[in-house]
Amino acid sequence: MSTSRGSSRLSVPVSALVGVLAVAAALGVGHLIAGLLTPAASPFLAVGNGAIDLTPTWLKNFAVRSFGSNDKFVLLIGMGVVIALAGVVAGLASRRSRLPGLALVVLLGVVGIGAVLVRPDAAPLDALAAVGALAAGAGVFVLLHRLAMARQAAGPGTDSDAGAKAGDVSRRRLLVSSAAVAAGAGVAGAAGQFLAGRVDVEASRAALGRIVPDVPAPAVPAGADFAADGSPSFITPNSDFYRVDVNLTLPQLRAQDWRLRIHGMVERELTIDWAELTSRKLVELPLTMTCVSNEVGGPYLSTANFTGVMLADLLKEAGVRPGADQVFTTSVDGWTCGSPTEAILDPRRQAMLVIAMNREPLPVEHGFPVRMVVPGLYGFVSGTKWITDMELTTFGAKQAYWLQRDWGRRAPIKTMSRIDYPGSFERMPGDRPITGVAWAQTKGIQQVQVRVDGGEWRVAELSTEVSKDTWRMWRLPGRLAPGLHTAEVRATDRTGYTQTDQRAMPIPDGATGWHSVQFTVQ
Ligand SMILES: Nc1nc2c(c(=O)[nH]1)N[C@H]1C(S)=C(S)[C@@H](COP(=O)(O)O)O[C@H]1N2
Ligand SMILES: [Mo]
Repeated sequence: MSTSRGSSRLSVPVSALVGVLAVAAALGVGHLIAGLLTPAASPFLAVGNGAIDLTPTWLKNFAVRSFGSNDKFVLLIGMGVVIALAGVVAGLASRRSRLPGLALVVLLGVVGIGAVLVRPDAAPLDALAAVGALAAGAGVFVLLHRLAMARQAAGPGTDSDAGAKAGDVSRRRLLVSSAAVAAGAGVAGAAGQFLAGRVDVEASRAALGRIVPDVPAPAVPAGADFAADGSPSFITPNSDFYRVDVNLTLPQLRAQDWRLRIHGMVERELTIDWAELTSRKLVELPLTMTCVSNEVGGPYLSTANFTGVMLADLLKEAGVRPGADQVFTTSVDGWTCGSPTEAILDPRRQAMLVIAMNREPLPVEHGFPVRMVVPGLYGFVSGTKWITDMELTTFGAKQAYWLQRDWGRRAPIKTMSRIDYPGSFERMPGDRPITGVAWAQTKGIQQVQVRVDGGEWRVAELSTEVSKDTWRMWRLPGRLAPGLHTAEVRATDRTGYTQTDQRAMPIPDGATGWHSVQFTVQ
């Protein structure tokens, strides 16, 4: 550092600090203004959402595979690091003159404004947060850069007492201002985060109380699971239900503000609101939902009693025109989904507009106030959460979000099975059963077979069947010798199809292959 003393060049750490603090101020102020106006218009989150949309599919798949439901958290951390590095670069570019760094800070601000405005549900006013962020970032950069230069000029390289004193003063000024900016950015960001959570969607949810269906699902029979042996419980508690979506922030849509427009290739366009939807016959059905990105043995599989309105009835009222082979649905934040009309109108399938899970209003992360579910289809072609628009169209005319990203168009859920106990490399007593789940929505599970160490396939005991649209647990009692073992499982559905051992990747339309687990018997 001594080489730069008294020179007109800022030291590396000081210039880097100026840059980092400028971007921190920008992010904090942007997050605060967004918290006051529209939380999702936070430039930080908008850039994150933009990054999700631009991420190549292979990387997205890698992220979901490696980080699971933490993928969004990892993304935010990663973004924080990248943005901080951009700040460092801006600072270093301005060791002599403030212009290059300032230009970079402004450029970052413009990227933020762009990211906010390309959101599908963006309103012009939403740019305010990003514009504020740009102003704060540029202002802080100019201020701190000037103070740093002043300190540099008056640096302790001068011999005179006066010079040393001036150096002390300017040094203190820079320190105090930097600390103030750092603290201010932190407080602003935290305040924005707090304000973002204040939207009254939880109050709207709580006001609904328990949702009692007109046609309840039958009680879950005894013997519907082998939870005591390590299978999942038949009904997944709402808090444990798997979650998959592309949202960094959850849409905040109150029941009283919800509307669904059904339009396109229909005889009569319909718009229904919450009161109208809930005045209809509310039917409760148990259903196992599955994500196409689930790996063999993966966790994206859960079951709930869903309460809602039969979608086929609504579409009959609207009158679907011939040729409309796609039901194209959009959520309030612009995510889109294409489902085959044929599946939605199929009376055996019971596609629903859902308002409750296990008698509770939909949790916000599962689509409050209204989502769609279609038995037998993977979530990405059927499970639109926060649904607000339904257009009858053709597959030729419109491509939904994941179809644009190389995932399949037709995506019926594949017959699959999983070993839940023992877990991979778990140690187990030799007299405990091996247990797990199998699923083949719309078809039903006929049989599950298990083999240990490549031996004979043995037929497992099955749990009481609740419906063809829900998972079925299996259990294989036995006694295994101490040591290392491998178990494999395969299911046969009621059409007679047995799972293939051929491994396929989840993309484009669901993984295949037998799940196998290595474990040790004590
Ligand atoms: N609005 C919206 N709906 C969505 C998604 C999404 O990203 N956005 N993801 C879909 C996918 S891929 C799946 S598997 C299901 C998951 O529903 P869950 O999170 O309630 O389990 O929601 C579907 N609905
Ligand atoms: Mo999914």
